[in-house]
Amino acid sequence: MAVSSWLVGLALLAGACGAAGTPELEVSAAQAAVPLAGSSQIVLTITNHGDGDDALVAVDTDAAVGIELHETRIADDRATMVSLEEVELPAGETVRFRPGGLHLMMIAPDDEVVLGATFQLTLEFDRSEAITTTAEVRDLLDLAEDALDDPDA
Ligand SMILES: [Cu+2]
Repeated sequence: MAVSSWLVGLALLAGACGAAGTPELEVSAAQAAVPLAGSSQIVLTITNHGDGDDALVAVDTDAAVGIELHETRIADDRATMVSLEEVELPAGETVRFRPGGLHLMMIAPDDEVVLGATFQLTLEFDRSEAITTTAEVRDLLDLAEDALDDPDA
């Protein structure tokens, strides 16, 4: 009885999406490319299972000087990288960071960021509590290949 009324409550809540609801975020394990020319791209997926919107506002790590939120945009056949203030995480949606699109860019990774190493990333959000995940360092070509093999991954 208690369970079924809880389900009814959930169904009612699901109708009220957006800023009024509660975001419920799930962050995947991350993969970072072997650093190239003083930076490294990070591949990561964030799913908002909740009924309220949220936004990724910052990413921190001890393994680099900083991490920026970037998006690759194509204009006049040229790819340029744009730095973003925040990335929206709408209720019920999955946002993927990967080479060629939205990505996290680690600036000046330290000497310990080498193939096979792992380090911690902490993601900060507009509304939810911060979440820490582990990143593994992989070859950039492997990361790019995975993204191309499975455009939805
Ligand atoms: Cu970038």
